[in-house]
Amino acid sequence: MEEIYMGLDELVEAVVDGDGDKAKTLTEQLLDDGVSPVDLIENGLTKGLRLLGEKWDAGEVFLAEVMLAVAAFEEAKEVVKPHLKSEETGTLGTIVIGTVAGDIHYIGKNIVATMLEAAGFTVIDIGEDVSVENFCSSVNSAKPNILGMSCLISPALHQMKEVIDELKTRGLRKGLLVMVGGPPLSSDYAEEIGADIYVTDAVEAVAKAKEAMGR
Ligand code: B12
Repeated sequence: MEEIYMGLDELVEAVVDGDGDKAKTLTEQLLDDGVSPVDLIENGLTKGLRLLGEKWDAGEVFLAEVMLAVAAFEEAKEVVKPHLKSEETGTLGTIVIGTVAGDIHYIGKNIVATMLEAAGFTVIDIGEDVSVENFCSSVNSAKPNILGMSCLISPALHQMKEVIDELKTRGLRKGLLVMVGGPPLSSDYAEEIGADIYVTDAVEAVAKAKEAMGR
């Protein structure tokens, strides 16, 4: 057991160091050792990025290091992905997910999308810097059970309310659950703008989405 935790710590380190080859090899090893794919994503890969985020905030790393870590994360995530497959593939409901206009951060959104898909949802990822118009037209055409919106930068936060208001204006809000996430949010803010579900991480996103679908 201790060895597994050490392995996860090493994986966190490999992501922070932006060492894609090491992150991939360690991920394969840990999967072979029986570590669950969800554990690998949450307590290995995502933990690495969070740690890097803290270093970035403290001015301890450069942009190039951030980009290397993101690349290492993505490479290792591809190794985990096939192991995440659920038996309920696509049957739990449909989710449209995107990052709001003015915001190009996609890592957190992608993790949430991957985990929801793995849990058995059909996920339609409409990307980042998504306009109010695109959110609304995607909801109109895909008729999802849940709309997920991500935001990492405070100046773009108001976009979430604009999407929710426009959905109401177009008669698309009824029967749709709106789930929001991202570090500048709070549960109070989510409530204030009229969102239904607020979560802080991908594991919680899966739990709450399942709960909302009565599963
Ligand atoms: C990586 C990064 C970048 C990368 C982005 C790569 C990419 N395309 O995604 C690059 C270098 C390009 C970048 C650019 C910028 N960034 Co930046 N970036 C970060 C950094 C270091 C990490 C973010 C990250 O990926 N975290 C890891 C993921 C896994 O965590 P997460 O996003 O929180 O996601 C989890 C949860 O929040 C939740 N979640 C997230 N979304 C959703 C959605 C749903 C539906 C649900 C249910 C859950 C959920 O689940 C996720 C998984 O557990 C943060 C620092 C930090 N401390 O976070 C700054 C940070 C977010 N960036 C910041 C800024 C300001 C910028 C820039 C404006 C910088 C600039 N001056 O140019 C630009 C953005 C330009 C734009 N228009 O968007 C600020 C935002 C401050 C603020 N509150 O406004 C931060 C906080 C850094 C800082 N302290 O200044 N950035």
